[in-house]
Amino acid sequence: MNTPQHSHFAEDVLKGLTTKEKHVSSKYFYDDNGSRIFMQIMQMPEYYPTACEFEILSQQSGNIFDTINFTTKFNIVEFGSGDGIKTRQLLKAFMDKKAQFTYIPIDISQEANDALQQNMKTALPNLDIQPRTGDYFEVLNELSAGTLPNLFLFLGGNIGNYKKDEAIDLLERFNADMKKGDMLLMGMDLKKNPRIIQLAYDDPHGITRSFNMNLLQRMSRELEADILSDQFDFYSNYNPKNGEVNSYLVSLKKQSFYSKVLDTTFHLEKDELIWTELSRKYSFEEINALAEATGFTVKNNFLDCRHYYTDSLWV
Ligand code: AVI
Repeated sequence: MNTPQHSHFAEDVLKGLTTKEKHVSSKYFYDDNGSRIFMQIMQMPEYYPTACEFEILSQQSGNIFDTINFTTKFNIVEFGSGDGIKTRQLLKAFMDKKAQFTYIPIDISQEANDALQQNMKTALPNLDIQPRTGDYFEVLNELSAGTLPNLFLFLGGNIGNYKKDEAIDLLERFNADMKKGDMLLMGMDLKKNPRIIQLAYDDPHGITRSFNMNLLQRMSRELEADILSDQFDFYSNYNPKNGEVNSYLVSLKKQSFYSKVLDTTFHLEKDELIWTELSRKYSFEEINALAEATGFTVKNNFLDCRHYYTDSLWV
């Protein structure tokens, strides 16, 4: 008998919704609609990380360049570059300093890379940009074999979306593929007044709610599932003790739905949770410990004026 070939999404939903603690990863938030909703999140006043990182890169990139102190030509390699508006601030400041570099954004989507290249070329016509489409580590491996020093960018606080062991694993892999002298600039959200964090992840406009509910719409569409979205709620909670924001979909009644693609019926109890996202917040001690555990040293933390967020420079 032939076993059907399913997408990663289908496989992960099957696994995640048939275990005791149900889970669908936040990496599946970002279909076309989800990416649009995320843009709206980044524009909300409650979601401070974007504004903080924009401020840091607008005001301190000259300082970042002086701290990096690369004296030869180098590469700026960005993992998961998005729309590039924040990165553009850094690139512009580096160009103003007459730095000689090639900007290499890496994205799995060719379309995202094309759009980014177009935008960057319009804003910074003299920028040497060489986008790469594909897996982070394939590109990383290739670059570490070259002679030029690299500054790696992992911005936006994305590291906070990885579980602790996964974050360690990812950073160890980065480290293994970096050569002596290469540096990593990583956006990390800091622990702060819990109300500020809570509001950023449970906003009064309901945008973060739609961001999570979109997962149900994606499942309905791509897995051909008869999910009734209005039978679910969204719940998000920040725990200042462990620095974790955890987000969930909540089943409002005992219910079942059937996916044609997976040929499976899924069952949910009333009030049962589907965990969707972890968003970790860090103290400086935790940042140092994470760097140390993965073979790095923290060279400097570049903070916004409210000290909500850091772009942490690691060697
Ligand atoms: C992409 N990532 C860093 C965002 C975060 O803050 O964890 C995703 C997000 N989830 C809800 N709001 C924003």
